[in-house]
Amino acid sequence: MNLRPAESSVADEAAPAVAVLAGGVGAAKLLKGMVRVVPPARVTAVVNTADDVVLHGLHVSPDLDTVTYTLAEAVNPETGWGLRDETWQAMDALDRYGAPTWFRLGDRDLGTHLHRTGRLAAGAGLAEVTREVTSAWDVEAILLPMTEDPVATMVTLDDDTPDGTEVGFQDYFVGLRHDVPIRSIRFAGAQHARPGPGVVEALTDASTVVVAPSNPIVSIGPLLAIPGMVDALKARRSDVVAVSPIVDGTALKGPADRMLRELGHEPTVVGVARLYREVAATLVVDRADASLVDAVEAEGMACVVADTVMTDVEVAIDLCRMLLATGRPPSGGGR
Ligand code: FO1
Repeated sequence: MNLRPAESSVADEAAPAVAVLAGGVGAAKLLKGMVRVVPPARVTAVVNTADDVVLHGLHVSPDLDTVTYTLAEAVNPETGWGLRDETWQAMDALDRYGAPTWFRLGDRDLGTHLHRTGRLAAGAGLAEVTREVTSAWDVEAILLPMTEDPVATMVTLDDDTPDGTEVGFQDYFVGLRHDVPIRSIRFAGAQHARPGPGVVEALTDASTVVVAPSNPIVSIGPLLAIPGMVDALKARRSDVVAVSPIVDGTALKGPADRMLRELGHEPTVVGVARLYREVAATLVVDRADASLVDAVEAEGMACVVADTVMTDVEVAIDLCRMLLATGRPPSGGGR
């Protein structure tokens, strides 16, 4: 079931278009609210693909799938990724063969990876396959991969080797449970990647561009590393609103606070402002960070305080209403 206020209608075409820069779980929660506030077909999520990984010969796109399953009300509510009511027989079978099973792919989820891998091998682009997947899940929002070119987040661990050992993102995030110090991050391939089909147009045409409360380094960072993305956002800076994923110095999910610290950034909303001020005019921070509003504004961003911890869809809806009001030009105009 796709959560939406009403069936799409011709009037929807006049509704403002919204673009959301998205990683995984945090972005998915925000998007669930956004499609209740704006007709879903007017919501475009530009989704990180630098976490993508090939396992057992299958192309897995965790962030695209997390957003799809969440909007389809099919996500596993305990983990925030994967499908609810999953079974794990394929993993048990792989275990029997001694194959690696540290990255858990449920039986139903495997269907998505089988379809994606087969279609990519047959020559379809990732954007086209993503349309097929979202359509099959009755998701009306538009999900665009940030690029169709190969981009991979690589993490250099701060271990006792002279240069640090470099591992793929999922090896760090899942394999090592992001429980080891890191020295640096790079987005392999990003410098030669092009924005995916429709991405620049979505950013240009939206009345508001929202940066979801995703990890600024490894979820939003890859999007910004693709040539042309920063320029497209800078051209719209006054309409770009970012939501801080750091609340009271802590990441709500995942290692964003720790990564910020280890990579030399301040693990607070002020550190987030320094990462986004070039591309976004406004930073939304949680009430817990109200005392840091002046410090954020000193970094050159307007700062708005709101409830950002999306414990349920109602909080997400209120947050999205506020984001759209914030991103709307004072004249009441818009695209
Ligand atoms: N995260 C885990 O912590 N452990 C897993 O075994 C795991 C499997 C998995 C399978 C499919 C999928 O779409 C996501 C999965 N994730 C898993 C989540 C994923 O590693 C991360 O949440 C994202 O890459 C970060 O946004």
